[in-house]
Amino acid sequence: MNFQRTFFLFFLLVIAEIVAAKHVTKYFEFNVQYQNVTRLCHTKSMLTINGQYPGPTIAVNEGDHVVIKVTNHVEYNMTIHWHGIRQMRTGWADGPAYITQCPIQKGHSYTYKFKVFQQVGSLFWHAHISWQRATIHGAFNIYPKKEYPYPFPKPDAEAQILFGEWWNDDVETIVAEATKYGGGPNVSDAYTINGQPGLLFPCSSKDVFVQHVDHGKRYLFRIVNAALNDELFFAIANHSFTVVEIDATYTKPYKTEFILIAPGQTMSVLVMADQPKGRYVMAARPYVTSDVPFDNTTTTAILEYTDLKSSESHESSHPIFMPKLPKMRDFLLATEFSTSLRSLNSREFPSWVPLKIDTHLLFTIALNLQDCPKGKICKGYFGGRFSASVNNQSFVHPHIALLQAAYHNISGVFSPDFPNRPPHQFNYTDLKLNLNMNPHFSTRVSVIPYNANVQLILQDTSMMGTENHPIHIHGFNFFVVGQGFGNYDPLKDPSCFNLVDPPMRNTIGVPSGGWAVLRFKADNPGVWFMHCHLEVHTSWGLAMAFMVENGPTALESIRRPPSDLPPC
Ligand SMILES: *[C@@H]1O[C@H](CO)[C@@H](O)[C@H](O)[C@H]1NC(C)=O
Ligand SMILES: *[C@@H]1O[C@H](CO)[C@@H](O)[C@H](O)[C@H]1NC(C)=O
Ligand SMILES: *[C@@H]1O[C@H](CO)[C@@H](O)[C@H](O)[C@H]1NC(C)=O
Ligand SMILES: *[C@@H]1O[C@H](CO)[C@@H](O)[C@H](O)[C@H]1NC(C)=O
Ligand SMILES: *[C@@H]1O[C@H](CO)[C@@H](O)[C@H](O)[C@H]1NC(C)=O
Ligand SMILES: *[C@@H]1O[C@H](CO)[C@@H](O)[C@H](O)[C@H]1NC(C)=O
Ligand SMILES: *[C@@H]1O[C@H](CO)[C@@H](O)[C@H](O)[C@H]1NC(C)=O
Ligand SMILES: *[C@@H]1O[C@H](CO)[C@@H](O)[C@H](O)[C@H]1NC(C)=O
Ligand SMILES: [Cu+2]
Repeated sequence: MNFQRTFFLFFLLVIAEIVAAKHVTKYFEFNVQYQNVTRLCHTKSMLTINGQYPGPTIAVNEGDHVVIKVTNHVEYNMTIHWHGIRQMRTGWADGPAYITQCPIQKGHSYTYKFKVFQQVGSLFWHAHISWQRATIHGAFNIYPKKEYPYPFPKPDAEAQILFGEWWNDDVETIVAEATKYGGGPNVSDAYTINGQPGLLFPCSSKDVFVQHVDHGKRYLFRIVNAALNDELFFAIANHSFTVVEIDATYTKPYKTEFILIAPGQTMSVLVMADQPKGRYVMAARPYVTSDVPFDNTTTTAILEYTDLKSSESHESSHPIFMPKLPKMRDFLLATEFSTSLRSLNSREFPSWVPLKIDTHLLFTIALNLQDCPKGKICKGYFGGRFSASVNNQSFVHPHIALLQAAYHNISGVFSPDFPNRPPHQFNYTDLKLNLNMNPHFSTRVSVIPYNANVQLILQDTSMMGTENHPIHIHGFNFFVVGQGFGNYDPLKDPSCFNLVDPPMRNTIGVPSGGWAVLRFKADNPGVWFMHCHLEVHTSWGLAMAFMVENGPTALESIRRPPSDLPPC
C-alpha cells in the first residue's frame, strides 16, 4: 500500500516534470521612456518602449506563456494592448485603458501574463490609451510549435514591415487641441515604413528603410498597419505577393500585385526575390473613402538585392522603379482585394463557422455632429463638435475599468443595456439624410451569454458622411461571412453568405456606405472592447464593449485579477 502510494507520487512527479518542461515562458521587459527622434529634419522627444521606434519585436511560439513587465517612467499614463491575442480567460492582460485595467501611472509597473493559444502568425502590440500608439507599437510574431510546419512553402527568411504615421509636432498636443475644439485633428506629416518616411519628402534622404534580400530566396513579409487614421495600399515594384495569413489566421494563398491593410490589420505574404538584381521601391499610400482632410503622402522603402555590383548600387546608373499602387479612391480594387481573401479551411486548419445563431446584433456606425456647448468655441462642421457612435451611443470612458467594475459588482460604472438594434430605424445610407445628428453619450455594455453563437451586422451610415471604418473586436476572432454596399437586407443578403471558408479576422474594414456580417462564438468570458481602429473615431466615441458572461465551471470563467493590477 505504502509502496504503491510512493510509486504513485513518484509517477505524479514525473508527469509534473514533463508538463513543466513543455511549459515555456518567454519574458520581456518594457520600459516606457522618452527618446529624441529625428525625421524630416524635425527632432522631437517622444514616448517609446526601451528607447526604440518602432518598439521591440516580441517573438514567441504558439502555446508559450508570455510575461511582459511594463514599467512607466514618463508623466503620461500608459497601458499596452496585445492586439489580436485572444486572451482566453485572461482579460486582465488585454490592455485597453478603463476597459480591462486602469492605467499604469508614472513610477509603477504592471506585468502582463497570458498564454498564446491556438494562434499563429503576425500580430502587433501597441499603447491603448489616448493616441500613444502613434509611437508605442511593435511586432508580435507567433511561430508554430516546432512540430507543426506552415501550410505554405517554407520561407528562407523573413522581413518585417510596420506602417506608422509621423507628426512633426507632439501627438498628444494635437489630440488635446482637437478635443478642446471638437474639430478634426491635424493630419500627419508622413506615413512611415519601420519608422522611416522614405525618399519622397523634403529633407528625408536619411529617413529610408532598406530591406536586403538574396536573389532566389523566398521571403515571408510580416506586415502590420500601426498607422493611426489611414488604411493603406502597399506594393513592391516588379514583385508580387502571395497572402497566406491575415490577423494570425491562415488563408488560402492569394496572389496579388498590391495589398490593402487597415489600421489594426496584420498580414503575412510570401515574396519571391526572383527579379534581376537591383533596387526596387516599396511604397504605401492611403485608401480614402471620406471627404475629410487626410494625409495624401506616399511612404517608400527600398528592397535591395545583396551582392549588387558597385555599378548597380548607384541610383544614377540603375533606375529604380516605383510600384503601381491603386489610386487613393479606387474602391473597386479595394473591394476586390478584401472580398478575395478566404480562410484556409483545410483538414488541419478547419473553419468552424457558427451556423445556428443564438444572439443577433445589428449595430449602426455613425459619425455625428453635436451641438456646441454654450459659451464654447467649436471647430467641427457648422460650428458643431464632431463625435461618433454605435447604435447612436457615443462611448464615454468610465473612471474605473469596466472589467474591474463587473468583477467586483461596483455599480454606477456602466449599464448592461447596450441596444442590440438601432434605437431608430432609418434609411442608413441615404445620402440626403436630414436627422438630428446628436448622439446619446453613455457607457453601456452588451451582455452576451457564455458560448452564444453571435451574428453581428455592422451597418455604416451616411449620418455625417460615409466612410470605411476598420472595426476591431478584442478577445475574439470573427468570420466575415458577408459584406456589401447600401443597407443590409435581411431577406436577400443571407443567401450570399459564405459559411464554408470566410476570412477570419480581428479587424474588418466595413465598406463605406455598406455593411459587413460577422460571426463568432462567445467562448471567452470577460469585458471586450469593440471600436473603430481609426484613432480619431475612437476618440469621438465610436466604441462599445461586450460583456461575455462566465460559463458554468471555474475553467469556463475569467481568472482572478492579478495582484499587481493597477488601481484607479
Ligand atoms: C532630448 O534632447 C533634449 C534637448 O537636447 C535633452 O535635454 C534631453 O536630455 C534629450 N532626451 C533624451 C532622452 O535623450
Ligand atoms: C495644427 O495645424 C494648424 C494649421 O496648420 C497649426 O496652426 C497648429 O499649430 C497645429 N497644431 C499643432 C498642435 O501642431
Ligand atoms: C519593372 O517594372 C517597370 C514598370 O512597370 C518596367 O518598366 C520594368 O521593365 C520592370 N523591370 C524589370 C527588371 O522587369
Ligand atoms: C495632397 O494635398 C495637397 C494639399 O491639399 C495638394 O496640394 C497636393 O496636390 C496633394 N497631393 C497629391 C499627390 O494628391
Ligand atoms: C458579484 O455578484 C454576483 C451575483 O450577485 C456574485 O455571485 C459574486 O460573488 C459577486 N462578486 C463579488 C466579487 O462580490
Ligand atoms: C435609401 O436611400 C438610397 C440613397 O439615397 C435610395 O436609393 C433608396 O431608394 C432609399 N431606400 C428607401 C427604402 O427609401
Ligand atoms: C440619438 O440620440 C439623441 C440623444 O438622445 C437623439 O436626440 C437622436 O434623435 C438620436 N438619433 C438617432 C438616429 O437615434
Ligand atoms: C492617470 O490615471 C489615474 C488613474 O485612473 C487618473 O486618476 C489620472 O487622472 C490619470 N492622469 C492623467 C494625466 O490622465
Ligand atoms: Cu472609424
